Amino acid sequence: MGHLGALLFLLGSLGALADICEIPEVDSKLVERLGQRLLPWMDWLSLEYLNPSIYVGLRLSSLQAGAREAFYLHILKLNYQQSVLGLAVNDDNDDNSNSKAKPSMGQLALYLLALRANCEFVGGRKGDKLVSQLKRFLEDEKRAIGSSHKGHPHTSYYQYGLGILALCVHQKRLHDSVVGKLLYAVEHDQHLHRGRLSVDTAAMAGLAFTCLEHSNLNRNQGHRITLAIRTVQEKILKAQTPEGHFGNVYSTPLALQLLMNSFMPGRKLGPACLKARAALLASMQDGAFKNVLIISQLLPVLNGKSYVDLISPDCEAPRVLLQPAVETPSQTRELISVMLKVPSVLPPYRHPISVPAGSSLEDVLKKAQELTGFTYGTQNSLSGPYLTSVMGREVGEREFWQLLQVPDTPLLEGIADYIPKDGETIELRLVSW
Ligand code: B12
Repeated sequence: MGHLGALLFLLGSLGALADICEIPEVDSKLVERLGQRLLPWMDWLSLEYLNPSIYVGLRLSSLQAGAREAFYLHILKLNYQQSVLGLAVNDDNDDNSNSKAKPSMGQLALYLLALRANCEFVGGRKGDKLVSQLKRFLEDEKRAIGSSHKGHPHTSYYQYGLGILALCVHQKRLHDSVVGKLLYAVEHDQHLHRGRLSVDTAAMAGLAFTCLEHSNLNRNQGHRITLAIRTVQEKILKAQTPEGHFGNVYSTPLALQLLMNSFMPGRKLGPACLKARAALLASMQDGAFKNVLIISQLLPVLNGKSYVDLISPDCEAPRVLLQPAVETPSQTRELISVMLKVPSVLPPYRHPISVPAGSSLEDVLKKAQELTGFTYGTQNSLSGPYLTSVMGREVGEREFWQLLQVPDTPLLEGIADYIPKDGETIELRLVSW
């Protein structure tokens, strides 16, 4: 090849690089620091705190937790199998005594992803029950959406996508009509999330479709599936913020799982993904990633992997053993004042609350409960404590207690992770979604 040929070849390769979404490696110390945050959670072994997403995230990352990891999967199996077999019994007599232990559709799906992350296929009598249960969940949701697509899933399109993805990585076939509901939702995106696209939901749908496409499942709908992948990719790219995040900082990991290694004819993905990587790095350095669920969605990205890789995971890939972080004891801190406000109850609630600097919003709520007659309730979830009631007002169907910074900025973190600043006013607002 002459000089000109070599130059053209180089330019061609650079051009191709610009077309593909690639995430170059990031500093391994930063990645390790994220991984260390997962370790303490792997010691919480009751069903309420078990989090299959942690296991999936770790297995798709460049890190490992040694014997702890195998033990965690063992406990996941014991708990999930037991509760799902329990579910099958409860189906007949509608006995609610075990209701706390029942995993939701999305949790069951994440458990199936965890099995695949260990290179296992669900099988046997117990495995078949898990698959049937997940299929039944999806059928119920399909019915809730309805033939005219006017209804809503009981859970969310996010969990619907997760359910399809989990069955797909296990090569389990779903009826076209089940996949069709998610296709329709993407094709008419106002159905996805409060009338506008949630990047997380779109990304999860895209991951499910990508899996179906790679696995050659639901071939009759092949063309629609390919178009839907393109639609969600375009929407995610359009949702890129000036700093580089897709949607917000916490939806960027799933968005990148979808975009990574993909190629869109006529679209240069490279620069958009490099910008997102830079934004993620800045957020990592700022300590924005505290939540274990989000960390479990981010770690695969930092290792160039996505949930779609669970179609054929590489269980032999070398991974670095994580060492527990050394805790630095916190010093005595000055007091700050946070205004807590709940206008949507009668009489409206509004009180300044004094807490040590660095306290979480949950600490503020606890203090308010202790001192001012404020009351609240939470339910544990894979993302942490979810606020379900305030001043005795429980959420109804498709309602939630939204956390806002006054006047009108929804918080990007939950009550356990958000750290209010001195003088800040936090509003809890009952809204429909
Ligand atoms: C659907 C969804 C919602 C729905 C949940 C209702 C429903 N029936 O599904 C609605 C719209 C109500 C919602 C509310 C909120 N959400 Co939301 N939500 C999601 C989404 C898209 C999927 C969650 C899911 O189904 N997971 C799968 C199942 C299997 O896991 P699960 O634990 O069983 O699911 C439950 C919890 O996730 C819980 N939940 C939903 N959001 C949040 C947020 C927090 C902080 C907690 C503790 C729990 C929680 O609802 C799920 C259904 O019961 C995620 C996206 C993601 N990347 O995870 C964002 C996500 C988890 N939510 C987020 C946020 C910030 C919130 C709010 C705090 C927003 C606000 N300012 O008020 C509130 C929660 C406030 C509260 N009351 O505590 C962030 C969390 C970021 C972080 N740092 O951890 C995410 C990642 C979205 C994002 N990119 O910003 N959410």
